[in-house]
Amino acid sequence: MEIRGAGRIARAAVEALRAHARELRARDPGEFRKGMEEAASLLLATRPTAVSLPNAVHLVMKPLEGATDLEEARGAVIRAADRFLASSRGAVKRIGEIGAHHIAGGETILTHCNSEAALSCILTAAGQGKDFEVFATEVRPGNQGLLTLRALSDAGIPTHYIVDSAVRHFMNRIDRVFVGADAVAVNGAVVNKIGTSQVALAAHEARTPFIVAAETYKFAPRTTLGELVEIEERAGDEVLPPARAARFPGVTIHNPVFDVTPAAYIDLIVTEEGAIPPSLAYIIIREFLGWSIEEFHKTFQIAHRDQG
Ligand code: RUB
Repeated sequence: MEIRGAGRIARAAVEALRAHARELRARDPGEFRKGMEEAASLLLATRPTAVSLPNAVHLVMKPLEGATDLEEARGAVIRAADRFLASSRGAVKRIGEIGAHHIAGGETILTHCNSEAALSCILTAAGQGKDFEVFATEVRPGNQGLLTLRALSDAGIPTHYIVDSAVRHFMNRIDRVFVGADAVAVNGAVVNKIGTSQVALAAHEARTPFIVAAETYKFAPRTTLGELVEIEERAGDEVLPPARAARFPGVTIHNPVFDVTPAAYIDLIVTEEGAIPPSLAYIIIREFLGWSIEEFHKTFQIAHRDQG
């Protein structure tokens, strides 16, 4: 939780792999590959929900397949990491430019959690001189809303701060909702910070457009094979401190930190390749992630073999 947000998580993992590739001592490409795979598994185990993490690790590790020369393999991994980092930053910028078209002066926007992709849309629109207000939620229990407040306040955008449960109360004042994504499934469902699906439900009821900002590497290839995106469940003491929880014996505290918003409640997903309806998620997986169906199968088999 030191690094938050699916894009930053992916970039941090890629930076770690690049640093490891630079320093790893190995006698041959096989040993190098083994050392890199150990690092990759460690990184993959840090957060289970953000699909950007396995997608980014996959892209960086791909050049190791069939590598026959040690220094060539090292260089290829470093170059793949550099490419990912540059394209990730470029994607967030491009999403901001595309998403800003959907914000008009005089509007009121609502955002939930702290998404650099969603904020990129909001900040780009503000940078274009559009005058609008933003409602930002608190985001229990992690308080990521405070990070969003910092960004909005620094940009001088008039901002309202509300508790998560006040979303429906204010929804009729909201013209558009912008959120980010940790994962987008092949059926267009979006996995994002817990509470996002309630925000989407309230937006749907009020006929308020609900827009997701997500780089193409947030789309989950393995969902094409029926694999579900794992929802991270964190310790209950983030919800209720242990001393207070001890006063309620027999009570179980649940702390899922992400939830799933069905495609039916999503109007648009803004990617760096353009804005799409959620029903086109499969196209993004096929065309822009560059994973062949054979690769899906291979990774699927490895993941299941590793689970025993
Ligand atoms: C962060 C979160 C963000 C998405 C998208 O959760 O749910 O909305 O990751 O963010 P956490 P971004 O704080 O638990 O990581 O657009 O920055 O990738």
